[in-house]
Amino acid sequence: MKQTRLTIVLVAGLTLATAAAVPAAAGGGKPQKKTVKIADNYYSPTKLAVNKGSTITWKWPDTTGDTHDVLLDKGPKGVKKFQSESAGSFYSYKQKLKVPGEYKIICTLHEQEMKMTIRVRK
Ligand SMILES: [Cu+2]
Repeated sequence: MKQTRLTIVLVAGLTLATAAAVPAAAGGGKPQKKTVKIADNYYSPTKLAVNKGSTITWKWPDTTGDTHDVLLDKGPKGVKKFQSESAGSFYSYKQKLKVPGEYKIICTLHEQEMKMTIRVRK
């Protein structure tokens, strides 16, 4: 009788441990697609949090404006820097962010005021 009870407690404990481990092992959500608007002189939004593997598209306006670009100023370890062309309008630039961490983006023509941060979840 005593042995049976011990077994039940043990099994219940194991089940709990397994259930708790599943969400962590499954990791983050699905890759997303997000658009960042380019304006004079700012990105919109300036802060983004996305799942790993998401694609970010920076979209320039369809009207003539100031010239801007997109440069990865600082990214997670091992991520190569990327930079778009400089453009004023009718342009877009895409990047797939595969490595979790923080990506600091700046416009090299307005680096004091035009910046944004993207956080890629694990
Ligand atoms: Cu700019």
